[in-house]
Amino acid sequence: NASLSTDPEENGHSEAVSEFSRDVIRGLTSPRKTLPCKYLYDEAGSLIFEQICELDDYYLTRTESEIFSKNLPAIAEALGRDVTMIEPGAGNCEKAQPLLAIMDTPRCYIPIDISPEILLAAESRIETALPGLQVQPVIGDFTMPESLGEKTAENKEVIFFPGSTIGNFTWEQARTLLQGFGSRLSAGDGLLLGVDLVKDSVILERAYHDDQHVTEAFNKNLLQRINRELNGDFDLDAFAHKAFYHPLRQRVEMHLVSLKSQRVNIDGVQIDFEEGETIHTENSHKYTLETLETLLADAGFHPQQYWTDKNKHYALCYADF
Ligand code: AVI
Repeated sequence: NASLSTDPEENGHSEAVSEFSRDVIRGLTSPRKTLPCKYLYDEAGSLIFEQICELDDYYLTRTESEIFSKNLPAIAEALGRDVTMIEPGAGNCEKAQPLLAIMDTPRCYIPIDISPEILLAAESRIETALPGLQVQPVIGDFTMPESLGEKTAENKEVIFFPGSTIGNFTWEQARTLLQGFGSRLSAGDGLLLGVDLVKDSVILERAYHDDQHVTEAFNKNLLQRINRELNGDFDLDAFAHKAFYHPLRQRVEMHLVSLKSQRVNIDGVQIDFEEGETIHTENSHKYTLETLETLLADAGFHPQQYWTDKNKHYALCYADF
């Protein structure tokens, strides 16, 4: 194959493109059209997501960081001393750093992320700020349990999973993910988890349907990405952003609604839309302390402590394994 590069990075890239293409075609040819939410985060999407985190309407990021700053010493105490902290999907590691700085002699920090650039920049920043802490970045997809590796030392380990990322997994996926986390741990290890709580649907819907249309841009960027990377011809103006709270499923669902009957071509495949038909692009599950406890128990974790904000909009939970 003359077009196959000998550069492994380029082949990795084309593998990623064909996985993207396969997932997109599969999702858009199924009876209820869907697209996996992980594809929202290309470079453009990640930048738009950073803007979402700054929005007044999007209370999640702000509330979680308030809970951290108010309770940092108590959280550090719950984690204990001589701990190895593992952070799946760590990104720029900005949430872990203040915690590592205040913990009693943390032994090692293992951030896991698919983006090597962001991870390696964070590694050198943390090593400079916290000399003596071993940082062992892992480049990988944290939804694959093997990316967590195996425990090699006897000291306590804590998995740090903030940001309400667990909310973007269905109940079954979340249980499987947490069980995967548990496969690295032994009795007495722990999990520090950030979850968004069930609340008034007006507040929830505003967070995912902001006045400034940033979430709309985030959602529609997925169509733009398909146009860019898979030679698609989506007309972005012919789709509308829709986000609503589903009280029975206790989740905000994000969709793109076709505003007319239309045909879209992607990679030579024709996809037909009826007027009003939607592409389901994301779920964001909201928990109560009870549903959270059930999820944790199903994966072998026992909640020890919760920290919340004054409105009880968001919670951090420390659980033992
Ligand atoms: C990353 N994740 C926790 C966000 C959430 O709230 O579910 C993603 C997001 N989607 C729309 N706005 C934010």
